[in-house]
Amino acid sequence: LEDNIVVERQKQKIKPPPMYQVVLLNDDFTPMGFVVMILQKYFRKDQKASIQIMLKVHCEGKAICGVYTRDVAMTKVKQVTTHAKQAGHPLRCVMERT
Ligand code: NFA
Repeated sequence: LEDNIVVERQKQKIKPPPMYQVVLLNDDFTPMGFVVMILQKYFRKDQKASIQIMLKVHCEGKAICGVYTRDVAMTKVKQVTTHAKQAGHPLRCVMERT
């Protein structure tokens, strides 16, 4: 009976955190190789997956790079935006609630 009460309390209390998609947007200027490097460095994608995601952004205008909790997603967006700006590329990275 007490076990059941604990389980019921957990059912109410334990809910998954909101998740956010981190999305890369296409532009006409950022080199493809730079985007592939960004996907490997910040989103831990291998060579094949990085190229696939880069090509999806290039062809369709955007693609999801990963899905994270709010703080992690915000950090990825900031890291990518800062790195691109430092390199002189207009690459945009944004987050969207799932
Ligand atoms: N469209 C860019 C080009 O032709 C490549 C690119 C891919 C840019 C993905 C941004 C995101 N050089």
